[in-house]
Amino acid sequence: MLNKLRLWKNQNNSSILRDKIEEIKKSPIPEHVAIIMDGNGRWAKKRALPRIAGHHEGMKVVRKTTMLANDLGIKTLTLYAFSTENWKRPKNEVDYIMKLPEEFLGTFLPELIENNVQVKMMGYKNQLPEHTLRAIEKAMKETKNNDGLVLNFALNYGSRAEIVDAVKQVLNDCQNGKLKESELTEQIFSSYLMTAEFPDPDLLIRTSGEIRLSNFMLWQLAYSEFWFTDVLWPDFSEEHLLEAVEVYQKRQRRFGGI
Ligand code: V0D
Repeated sequence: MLNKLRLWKNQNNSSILRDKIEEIKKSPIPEHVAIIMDGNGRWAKKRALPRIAGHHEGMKVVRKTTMLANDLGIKTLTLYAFSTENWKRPKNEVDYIMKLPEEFLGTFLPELIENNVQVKMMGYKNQLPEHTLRAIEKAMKETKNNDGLVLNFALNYGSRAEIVDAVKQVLNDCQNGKLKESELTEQIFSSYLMTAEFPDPDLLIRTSGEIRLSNFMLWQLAYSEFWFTDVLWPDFSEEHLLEAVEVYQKRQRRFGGI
């Protein structure tokens, strides 16, 4: 409750949002929500700003989205922050993006701790700059005993590479006798993926009008509900997340009945 007051104060539409949140919380909330945060560059271009301005604005939206997800009782929020393909972007843009975790955590880590959020990361750590990894690992360490929302950043993540690596580990475990081929099930295979500790996402959100997965959680999204919007990530607001969850709840009601 306190959290909510802090969240919504200074907003003239706060009571409307608060009422809406309470209404939505009466129906089942998706446990795991995954978001492809697309459209930062386009947002900047529309304003004749450099692309990095869009990424910076997008970072602020990560904070708002995290706080609302926590308030709604979502258990895991996975955010696609950087793909294995994103290295192809101009060097200055990549360099800037790699500073965002430090800036984000430098500003918001105390707030995340206060709100019992656990920070996690999935992706290939080796290629990340040391300064980026250091900031994230510090945040993971300082929040590891929290038991509220898991804020999972997909960073230098690619789903096909993740699956191929899982297959290699399975083969390795078969060779060294830890696993028998006949024992391999979908569930066991899942435990070799980077998402081993999380349930599959119930809801996938993608912003910016692209209707594709772009190598994101291909295995894990097999049964998820998808919600796409033309809204660019920096323009994504509390109302949009609430709408996505409402749509999810309506679909659940339709397919849940006999
Ligand atoms: C840029 C929109 C927060 C997507 C959001 C390095 C593109 C802003 C983080 C972050 C990025 C990551 C880990 C962490 C804390 C914060 C972030 C990247 C990009 C890729 F522990 N925003 N953000 N990371 N953008």
